[in-house]
Amino acid sequence: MSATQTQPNIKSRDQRFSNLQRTLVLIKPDAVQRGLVGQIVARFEARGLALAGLKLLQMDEQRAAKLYEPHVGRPFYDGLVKYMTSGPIVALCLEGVDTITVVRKMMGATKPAEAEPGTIRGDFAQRVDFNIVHGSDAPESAARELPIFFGNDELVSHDPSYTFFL
Ligand code: RTP
Ligand code: MG
Repeated sequence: MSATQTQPNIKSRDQRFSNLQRTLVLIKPDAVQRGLVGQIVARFEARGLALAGLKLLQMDEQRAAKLYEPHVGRPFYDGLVKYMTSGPIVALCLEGVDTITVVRKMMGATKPAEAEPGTIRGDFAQRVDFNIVHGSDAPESAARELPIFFGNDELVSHDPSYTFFL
């Protein structure tokens, strides 16, 4: 005899996707060098964020200057550009409900010493100048940052079957 299966109370697609957002995540050169790419991508996938774009690249100074334009003049700016251009990075465009906030929470505080265990920085990083991941901090930032890494033809919106339960 088979068990009775009941229909869970699942929200409609429109309700699930009421605040669908895209955000930029960069897996920084230290994380690529340390072989952490798979573990970091796996966390976002497990959380149910959909991959809309993914590429490996090495930034030149021009691209880094574009990305970090809001930080020009800060004491850490030169070191940041040097770090971010020092080796390959992985750029991700993640899509999902409230994705910008969700990703920032999953990343943890900028200073790894202040990042909670369970967050990416809290689990993998020790230093603010090698802090593993970047994530857009607001919808306006995501809108500014995503085109620095992805053309429209490189981004694919899709509805992974697992999002039915998210
Ligand atoms: P991110 O932009 O990388 O997602 O990091 P965030 O928003 O948490 O931090 P933000 O203030 O935007 O700083 C950008 C990156 O600059 C480096 N940083 N170094 N030495 C320092 O005091 C310092 N402060 C910031 C970090 O790599 C930080 O992620
Ligand atoms: Mg930032």
